[in-house]
Amino acid sequence: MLKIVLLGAPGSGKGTQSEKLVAEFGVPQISTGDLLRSAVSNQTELGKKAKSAMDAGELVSDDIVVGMIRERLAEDDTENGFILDGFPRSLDQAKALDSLLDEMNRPLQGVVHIKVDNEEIVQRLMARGRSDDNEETIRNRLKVYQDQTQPLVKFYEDKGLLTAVAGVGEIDDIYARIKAALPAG
Ligand code: B4P
Repeated sequence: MLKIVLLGAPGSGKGTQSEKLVAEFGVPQISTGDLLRSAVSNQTELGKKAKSAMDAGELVSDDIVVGMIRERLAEDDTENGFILDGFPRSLDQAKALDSLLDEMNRPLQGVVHIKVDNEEIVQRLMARGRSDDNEETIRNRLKVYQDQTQPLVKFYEDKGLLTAVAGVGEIDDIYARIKAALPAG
């Protein structure tokens, strides 16, 4: 059973580390970024609404993202847990997640904050080269992170749920730190 959030700036390695957790713990990774990109490429109504925000490095509206998470958490494969990657990204999203998990009687076990400095992030994302990985959009994503997502550090600290790990170095070394930071049970 693992019910956690991976918190971190864009490019901090949330997706990379989630894949390793999925392989070891057998619980699904729920990435709002992946869900949104799939909606965009399938040209669904939701995808059409999300595209311009994503291209600009802004957050997609809470209504859309929270609705997506509600549906995804209702699927059977989340019974033994989940890794939330890229959600929540704002205080309103975090509060919505709390109510959702309360309703389902599945409290969050912990939040792992992967810390990486901005210059390293810009370098990593420029090297990845996804369509939203150009310098202007990356700088905006970092600003949005600072303004809207960073407050979640205190929010989860106050609940006693947060552990920070250094996100720079070899991927396997970071993974070992994350495993050491996982909540018991
Ligand atoms: P995401 O898909 O979440 O994009 P991200 O934060 O850039 O990805 P991630 O952090 O997982 O990247 P990773 O470190 O794995 O979001 C994209 C957009 O979707 C957002 O801008 C927003 O518009 C929208 N969105 C998503 N969720 C939302 C929400 N909840 N609310 C509103 N809008 C939302 O990888 C980065 C690169 O670093 C990779 O190339 C990887 O190989 C490399 N890397 C990883 N670890 C490394 C290491 N240790 N050393 C060197 N390189 C490393």
